[in-house]
Amino acid sequence: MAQLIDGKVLSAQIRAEVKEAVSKRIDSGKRPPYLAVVLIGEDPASASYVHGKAKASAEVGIRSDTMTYDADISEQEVLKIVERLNRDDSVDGILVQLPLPSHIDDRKIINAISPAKDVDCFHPESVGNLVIGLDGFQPATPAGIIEMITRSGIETSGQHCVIIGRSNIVGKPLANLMLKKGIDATVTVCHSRTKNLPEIARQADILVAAIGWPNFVTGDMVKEGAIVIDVGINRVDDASRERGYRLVGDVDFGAAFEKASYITPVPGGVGPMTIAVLLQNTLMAATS
Ligand code: BQF
Repeated sequence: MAQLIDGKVLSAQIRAEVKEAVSKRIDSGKRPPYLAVVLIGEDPASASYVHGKAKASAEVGIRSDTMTYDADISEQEVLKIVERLNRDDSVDGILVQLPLPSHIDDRKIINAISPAKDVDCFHPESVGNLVIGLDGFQPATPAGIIEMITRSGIETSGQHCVIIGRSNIVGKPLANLMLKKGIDATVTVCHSRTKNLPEIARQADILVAAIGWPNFVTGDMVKEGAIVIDVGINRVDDASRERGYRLVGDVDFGAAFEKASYITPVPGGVGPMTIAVLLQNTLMAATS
């Protein structure tokens, strides 16, 4: 039987720390940190994420502005918006909500964001600093996972961390954070072409599921006593819910719960931690 790692509780701790630091900053006569959010199109999930980010910002005293544009805005227009925000000294952090409509190249937009304002830590310069192990912005979901583990008093040094999923947003940056001095895990990254994936997963002391496939991780893939981190946010139809769907992770929670020592829920697990790290990054953007 596992112990639950509560992302709502741990993210509230981080948000309280950010709120305290913002309040000290304002007491010292400085303006509040300012996050500019760019939302393109009407994807309901994206709109809901952006809403959550704005609300969490307001609660800790970070000023934020969500700028919304029609899905048919041109790539050139988006680049102009980013460049204007880069030049605006009142803007500390710039967040362009992903995914973008298919006629806009994500990479072109991300590369246009000033690294000094790159609170998502997606710019190649930010990613390079992460890989080298330099201080700077932290990728929100991976850093949120590290915070969950370390704030729960879980030892990472020498532990075998198996990450399922090789995305630029979760799998790859998380591998780098797990390898960082002070965390010191041994890391394996699995993906859709990995042979014997269940066998490798079973070797994990810390198993991270970031695939985007409900119930991909079954009970037989979890070693007895393993720590299971579920990054999945999947909408599955559920007529009994008001919205017509419910959120589930990438892990068969019931089966994994029986074998794991610690496990994260969905919702209320990694998701709220992601938002908390975004707030930390925005404060950092204003401070430096
Ligand atoms: C929770 C995201 C896929 C693609 C683009 C809290 C969030 C989610 C869940 C959230 C995500 C996922 C975000 C919960 C931001 C995480 O209570 O379980 C918060 O807002 N997220 C995003 O901005 O873009 C995504 C997932």
